[in-house]
Amino acid sequence: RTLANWDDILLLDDQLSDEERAIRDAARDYAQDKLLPRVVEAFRNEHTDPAIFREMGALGLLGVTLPEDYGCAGASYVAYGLVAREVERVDSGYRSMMSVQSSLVMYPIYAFGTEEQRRRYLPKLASGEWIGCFGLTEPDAGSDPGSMRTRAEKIDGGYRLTGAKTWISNAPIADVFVVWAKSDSHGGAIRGFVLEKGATGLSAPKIDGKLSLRASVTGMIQMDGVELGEAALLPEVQGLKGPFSCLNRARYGISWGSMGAAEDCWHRARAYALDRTQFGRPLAGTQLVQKKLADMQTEIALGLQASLRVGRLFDEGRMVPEMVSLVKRNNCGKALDIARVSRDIHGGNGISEEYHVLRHALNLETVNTYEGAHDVHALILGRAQTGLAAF
Ligand code: TGC
Ligand code: FAD
Repeated sequence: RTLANWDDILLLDDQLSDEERAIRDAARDYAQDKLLPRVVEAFRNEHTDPAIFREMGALGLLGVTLPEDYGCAGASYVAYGLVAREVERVDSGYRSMMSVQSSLVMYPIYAFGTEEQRRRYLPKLASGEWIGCFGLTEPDAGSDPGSMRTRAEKIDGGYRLTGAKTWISNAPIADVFVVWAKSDSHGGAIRGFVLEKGATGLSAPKIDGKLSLRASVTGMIQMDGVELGEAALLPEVQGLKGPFSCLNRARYGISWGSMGAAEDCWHRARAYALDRTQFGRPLAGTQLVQKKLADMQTEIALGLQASLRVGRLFDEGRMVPEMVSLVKRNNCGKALDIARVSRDIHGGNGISEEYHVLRHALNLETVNTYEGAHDVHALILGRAQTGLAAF
């Protein structure tokens, strides 16, 4: 027999609220109707369409967990994960654009900003009128952001920022830059600052030549003595827990998003294998291919259940970062494996843009590395169970 719910074998759909299903459906319709038709060309030409932010904003998909007072949807973390899954089902780059805006720019302004900062930035970021980026990584500080060199020096009435951030999603098209720097006047503690496009000494050149995430623009943030007023400081947090609190949310979203990409690869592999005949029978009628499809189904069903559990714990206020490391690491690694196997099932056609699966695999190479590389999350989990930091 063919199971009707082969693609949702653990009935995840039943575990969602009506509101979560409605948000999921809106995100799915948008992603399939508006993003899928443009992704092949965007990836081929390394083109990022800024209109996507406004389109997502109009549907309430940006900063979805933040309160309605600031133009957001006030929805659950599970809803946020479902949006990430639907967007990344089309392309990890599009999910990247959404999750940087939501978790890495809007969240810190909401959680660590003043009421004035919230009112100035959040409604425009929620509508997609303004685009945000998040600068933590530096040329010599990737997995170890505590070794960053960017400095905030105290000046009369504010701060002067000097340093360089690299591999920053959205930076070349950003209006708002959340940047983390060591602040001399706070004893060298890491503090967050909000910069605006056009500030003297601020530039954001594009990084060319990426073979991954080509639909999402990436750049540097160069700060050559950028002078900012006091109002640019995010006053409510200091230390690495500032940026890491944002990363907890983005990493959690990525755990869902990567499963969306994996589902697309699995569904395409199944359809292709049913259609393609060799040696007088469909590829799907061979034992080796069925085992591969069963492995994909298993990892995806388990990965989604784990993300759903972490999402519910987030909504109950019981999330601890190690839970997020577990699902981010597992789901990204499994999604990358699934994309590679799907490419293999597609044979030679699998390398063509028309079949989408190699694009997913190339994207997932980045997804497995950013927001804490796969092995770095293993070390976070290793530390949590041994008490020994092995970084
Ligand atoms: P460590 O000593 O562990 O901690 C320093 C302070 O931070 C606190 N903390 C956290 N707080 C909240 N959430 C977390 N997940 C936290 N992890 C740590 C910790 O309690 C401590 O606080 P306090 O008050 O005692 O000072 O710091 P460490 O330097 O030893 O960290 C090691 C490690 C490996 C865990 C960390 O550096 C790490 O996670 N590295 C990975 C770096 C990373 O993920 N970078 C991401 C850059 S952004 C990005 O990639 C965006 S891509 C987006 C897209 O396009 O989708
Ligand atoms: P490294 O830290 O040099 O790591 C290289 C390898 O060494 C990895 O495999 C890692 O697992 C391993 N490694 C590192 N330390 C250890 C250790 N102690 N033990 C064992 N193995 C170790 N950053 C931002 O701040 N904002 C963004 O918006 C952003 N967007 C990005 C978009 C793209 C397309 C890419 C590619 C990256 C982006 N990043 C962003 C940066 C990203 O977070 C970093 O690339 C990532 O954190 C890894 O840092 P790194 O590249 O310096 O690698």
